[in-house]
Formats: sequence, structure tokens, C-alpha cells
Amino acid sequence: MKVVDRAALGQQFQLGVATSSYQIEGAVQADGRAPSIWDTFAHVPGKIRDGSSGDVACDHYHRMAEDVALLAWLGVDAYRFSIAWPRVVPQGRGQVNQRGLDFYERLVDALLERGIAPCATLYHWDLPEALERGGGWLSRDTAQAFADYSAAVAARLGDRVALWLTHNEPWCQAFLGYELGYFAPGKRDLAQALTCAHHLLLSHGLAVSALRSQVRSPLGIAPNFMPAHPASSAAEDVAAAARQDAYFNRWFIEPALGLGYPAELLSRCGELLPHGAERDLELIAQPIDVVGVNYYERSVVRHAAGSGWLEVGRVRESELPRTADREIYPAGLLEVVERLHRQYGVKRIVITENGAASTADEAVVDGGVRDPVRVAFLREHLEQVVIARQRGVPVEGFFAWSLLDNFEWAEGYTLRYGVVHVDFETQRRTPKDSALFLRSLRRPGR
Ligand code: IFM
Repeated sequence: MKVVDRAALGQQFQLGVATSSYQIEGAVQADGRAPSIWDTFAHVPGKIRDGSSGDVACDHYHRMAEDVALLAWLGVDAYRFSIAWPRVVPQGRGQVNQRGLDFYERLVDALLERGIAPCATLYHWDLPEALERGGGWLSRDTAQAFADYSAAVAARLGDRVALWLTHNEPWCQAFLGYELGYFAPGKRDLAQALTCAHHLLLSHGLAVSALRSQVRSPLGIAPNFMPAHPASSAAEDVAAAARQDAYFNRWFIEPALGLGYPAELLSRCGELLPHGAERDLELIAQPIDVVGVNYYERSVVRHAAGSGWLEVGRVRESELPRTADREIYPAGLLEVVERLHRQYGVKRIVITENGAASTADEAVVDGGVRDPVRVAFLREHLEQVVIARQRGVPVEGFFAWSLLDNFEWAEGYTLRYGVVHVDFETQRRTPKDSALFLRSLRRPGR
């Protein structure tokens, strides 16, 4: 076991917590915000496990000052939040809503006053519904609309945001949203998923170009990574793991880094890509400064003939302990960052998400919340970060997911990911033991 303390992480290391707009803000009609695809989707009966929505969520929009005070108490170096496109450009393109930008400006300034670096993600899945009506991510024009929206945000906040991330977990938007129907907009069509994925990548490239001329802070993207391990040493399971890896781990980062789409999968699905997709690869591969890593788990897979186009089956049996929704496999984080650095030559890596879920009944007792699984989870993953840094892998920061219990997408409020407990009846915030653990890692003097 490695010691995880501030000295082991380094004084320059950026320790933070992360959130996203639709999961915490609520106030879905405030100050000119228009609906997003998640407002629509969450209100379709049967889509969200507990029938809930992000209508109120953590009411962060109205409690931002209190939440920034919590961040200051935690002593974090940085805070990663996402900006809601439908607050800033309610119809997706055209008129910029200054009142939407005012909110993020107040947030950024409040963070800076407390010495906390603001790190902004431009897209965490809340596409303006107005764009969806015109084809959403299936329309190439949405990529340019995203770049224009990004430029509008940078025009207001470009002098103060410390790190810009274009997309959060584009795999989830494309494949959970368009292939598997589990996320908004709830489609089930592989060709649509691949089209969405391509337009997300294109929008990333266009946004990076737009931002590059406006801001000096580092730019990047935050895909999710999940090492794919074969269930056995049989050649067909090994090949299945390679396919799963290309599908989940390589589909976004390789085009973004100028390596094109993984050839291994093009033979299975390449004809479903938008016509002329290869001509966009140069636009997509704009130089970026940082790769964000969202890491939660690995997958163990086997060959599953006839199970769909990928012919991969996930094996869930494992001896390892689990959180409320996932196997705990800290070594996978090291595997991901080593690969990014050694195979792809990435020079700056930030862990943009990592965290553990508990069930909804996690409760406040005697003014606190005992969450030993989450404390151990964070400690063990930070240990992997310490090891990575000792091996020369340039991991510069770590954001725990999440600051607050929040709206966990299709799982509603049935899972709690926060280091701070939220009572959704009263909106009372109570730091959990995991918050105290993060606090114990703050820089001296904070
Ligand atoms: O809550 C999500 C977040 O929005 C994206 N990454 C994974 C988290 C936990 O499932």
C-alpha cells in the first residue's frame, strides 16, 4: 500500500471534485434556460428508474454560494463543473442568453475569490431540445453550433477558466444515447450512434479551434476509459476484448489524437459512418493540451457469437468487492494512464472523474455519514495515481466524482455518488467521511 497524502501527491497536484449541470443545477426554467434533451427524456414515463428528473436536483443554481463555501471548506485546489448549453444558447444556435452566462460568471468569480481553479466542461449531455428537433447530433450542423456556443462561453469566461474540456464521456452520449437507448435521446440504432459519435468528434475539433484563438488556458476532452480484459486466454476471447477496447476506449481518443478510427472495427461498422467521414479527421485532430480521464471500472469480456454486431459479452462474475453499481478495480486506472502516456505520448493527464456509488439509503447519523467503501475507493485510486507519477506518467490532477449526491441519469436518485450527502427533501448538505478524507489531503495553509 502506498501512502496517500499531500506530500505523496505533490504540492502542484490539483485535487478537486466534479459535477455536471443537469445533475445538480435544477432551476430548469430560470433566467431564460430552455429545455435540453434530458428534460424531455426524464419526463418520459419509464425512462428513469425512480420516475424522477433533474427539475430540482440539488438546486445548485440557487445555492451556488453555499456550494462554493463547501468547496472552500473541503480545501480543494480545483472544481470541475459543466456549462449548460441550453442556459447559454437556449435555442442551441443564435441568440446568446446573457443571464445564463451571468450565472457561470458568478460561479467562476466566487471560485477564484476562494482560490479554487475553475475547470469547465462545455458538454455533459444536455443538448438543447431545439437542436434535437432539427436532428440533434445526427445533423452535421450541430457540430458548428457547438463550436459557436463554445466561443460565446469563452468570450465571457475565457480570461478566468483554468481548464477547458469540450466533451464529457462522448461514448455515453453516442452509444448509450443512440445505440442502447438508455440515455437521452433514447434511440436504438447503430448507424445513428456512429453518426452522433462522428459529429461529437467534429464538434470537439471545431470547438478546440475556436477556443484556441480566444483562451490561453489548456484545452482537452474527457472520455471515459474502461480497460477490456478477456475472460479467458482463448484466442476468441482475446479478440473479443480487443474489439471491446476499440469500441469503448479507442473510438474517441484515437481520432482526437490524429490516429483515425480504429481499423479493427471499421470492417464491422465502417460503412455506417457518415459519408466522407475520413475528410473530417484532420479537423477533428486539433492539438489538445490535456487528456481528461474518467475512470470507474474495467470490463471482463468473452466472445459472444451472434450477440450483435460487436459479438462481445460482458462477464460480470468477479471475486472483487463492489460499490453499489460497479466492481472495484483500482489497477485499471494505472493501466489507462500508462497507456495514454506510453502508447499515445500524452504529456498531460488529469483524472477528470473517479468515484463510488452507494445506495439511496446512505443516511446522516449523528451529523455525519460513514462511507468507508467510498473512502477506501478514493484512497486506492489515488494510490494508483501516486504510483503512476512515480513511474513518470504525467498525471497532474484528480477530480472525485462527485461533490454532491445528485441526479444519476437513468438511475435517478437511487444511487449516491457525492462526498457530500444531500437530503433531497430539505436540500441540506452534510459532508461524508469521504469529504473529510479529501479535506485531509488539502495543501498546507488551505
Ligand atoms: O454521474 C456520472 C457522470 O455524469 C458521468 N460519469 C459517470 C458518473 C457516475 O456514473
